[in-house]
Amino acid sequence: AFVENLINHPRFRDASYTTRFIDETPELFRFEKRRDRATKLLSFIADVTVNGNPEVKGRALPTPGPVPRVPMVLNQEPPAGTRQRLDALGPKGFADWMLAQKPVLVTDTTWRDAHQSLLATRLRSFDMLQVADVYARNLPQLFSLECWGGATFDVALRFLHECPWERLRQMRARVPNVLFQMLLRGANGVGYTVYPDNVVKGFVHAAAEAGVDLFRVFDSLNWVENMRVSMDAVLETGRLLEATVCYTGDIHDPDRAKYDLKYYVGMAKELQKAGTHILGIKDMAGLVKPRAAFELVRILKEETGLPVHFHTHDTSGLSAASVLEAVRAGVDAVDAAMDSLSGLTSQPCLGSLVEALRFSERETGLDPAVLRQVSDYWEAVRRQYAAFESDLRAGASEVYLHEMPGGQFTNLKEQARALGLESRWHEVARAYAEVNRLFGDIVKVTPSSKVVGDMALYMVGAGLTPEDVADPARDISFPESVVQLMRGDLGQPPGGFPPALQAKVLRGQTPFTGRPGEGVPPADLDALKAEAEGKVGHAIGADDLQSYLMYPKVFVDYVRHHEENGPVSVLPTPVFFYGMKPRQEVSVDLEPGKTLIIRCQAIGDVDEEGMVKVFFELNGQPRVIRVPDRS
Ligand code: 3PY
Ligand code: ZN
Repeated sequence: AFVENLINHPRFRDASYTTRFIDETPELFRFEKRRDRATKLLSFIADVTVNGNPEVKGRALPTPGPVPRVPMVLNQEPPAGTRQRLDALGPKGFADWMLAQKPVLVTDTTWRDAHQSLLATRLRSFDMLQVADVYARNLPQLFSLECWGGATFDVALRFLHECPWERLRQMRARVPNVLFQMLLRGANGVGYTVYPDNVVKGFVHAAAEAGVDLFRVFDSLNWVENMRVSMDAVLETGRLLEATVCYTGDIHDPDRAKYDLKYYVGMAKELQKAGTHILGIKDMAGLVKPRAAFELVRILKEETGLPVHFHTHDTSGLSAASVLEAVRAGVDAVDAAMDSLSGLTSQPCLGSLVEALRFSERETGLDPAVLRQVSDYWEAVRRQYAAFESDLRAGASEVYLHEMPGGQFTNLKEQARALGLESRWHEVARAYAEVNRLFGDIVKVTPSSKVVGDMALYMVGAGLTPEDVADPARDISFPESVVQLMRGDLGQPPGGFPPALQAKVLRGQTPFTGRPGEGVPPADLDALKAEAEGKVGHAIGADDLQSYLMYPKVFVDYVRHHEENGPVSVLPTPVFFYGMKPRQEVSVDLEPGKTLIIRCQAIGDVDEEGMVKVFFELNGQPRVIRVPDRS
């Protein structure tokens, strides 16, 4: 086994080892029994069956309901869609085509923002892939599928133990005809920090190669300088750039004059100069009120002549009104989520918007009956994720107070719960608003929103008022993320940070006012690849390197989990979260043409060594797996 580990080691194979190789490479001495994928999966299922999946420990159980039924496909082959149009016209021609459309173009966010905002981003590839053929064949009129980026990248690797690149590639193979859209946090990639320019650039190219057609790019402080590297990279790929203004405040509130119509027009013009094909309005918290939607869309279209794509959240309960006003003002494309994953902190209800526009000159061309079937599928799927539901039941005008992004809301609630502050949620919400004011009224979206959330939790936990925080005589140990923000690590907000608070937070450190990426040396990609390979003990591919560059530790943990438990993404969701029951049988597609029929026969009692035997049949052959009882 040692020899096998040695000769397979990447540093041995490419002869980059030194005499210290054996000392420096402890994994050479890890003699794992090589187990096949089926055995690994059986062991994983046995362990979850006996001990539970830590990801759902202590959380609500699914309520009984119908099993998800994948609708019948209506067409043998996927009809041509927006993707073929992009290929034929190129990005600039495509933008002109958008401008010429009478129908409102509709993006479905179900595969990304809807579950990020309702289910803590936990939707698994399995449930998306099941219905992907149906999207391609029954819904080719969709403008785009928002299906990647934002928090999905991190959560897929960290909690779902699946590869985001594989998800993208597999979905792409099934949906060849509708644009795939991703959310990119500019210089922050799909992470929470600034990455070297060459990493951001490489990531964009890799995403385009793996199947992303439309890149929605934003900056968490609306600082265009911080978006340029990623925008330029998108332009190089020949795919669509949708550079985005993030909306905050209220254009009609005289007390929030910093973010008035003129401000958004100014930023939009900068994005236009930077070469964007489409202009995004990213209303991540759902603060664009109906009247503002009309005025914003009208003026942005007038002043830039670009197609405008409107994204909002329904936290207030008013988002559909805002979308309809945006439509009245001539918006080109809008985001919505399939009915059963819409509303509250998610996007407005797709089916109802389609109905509202039906028989009007801007009707969408989407068939309500087809949408209902797809929504029914998601309704049944959603039950399986009951563990991740928030207890938000109703629209909340409180959003105009705290201005939390829909995608952060449930996350911050979780963090508050972990700190024992769950019963004080409304205080957290108020503190969030106070922190925003202390920070000088900034745009709050990942990662700046996380900093505001960290500080709000800190204040509530420590019983601090804004006056305490600002008081020069009072010593405060600010969270590290606040120090980084005030130092300029995420960039500059319009008007800069309030100098007094900044000085207090930084305790003599000099803030940085340049573009954060400017001071970061380019990553040495070869060295980092070798480093990653050293950590996982084998060669890694191009996708894996991109994951490592974004999330080094999370990636290495993902590989370990994968090696230990096999490709768990192929397991049906109830099995992944809850294991199997005696006499239950499932079929698992390891890959096309390789199906495992797994039957759980019985679960034994705990023996004197604290082990439990789980009796399976794998493709008809009996298999017994022993797992330690940790339940
Ligand atoms: C993200 O960056 O994940 C967001 O959803 C921002 O709204
Ligand atoms: Zn959003």
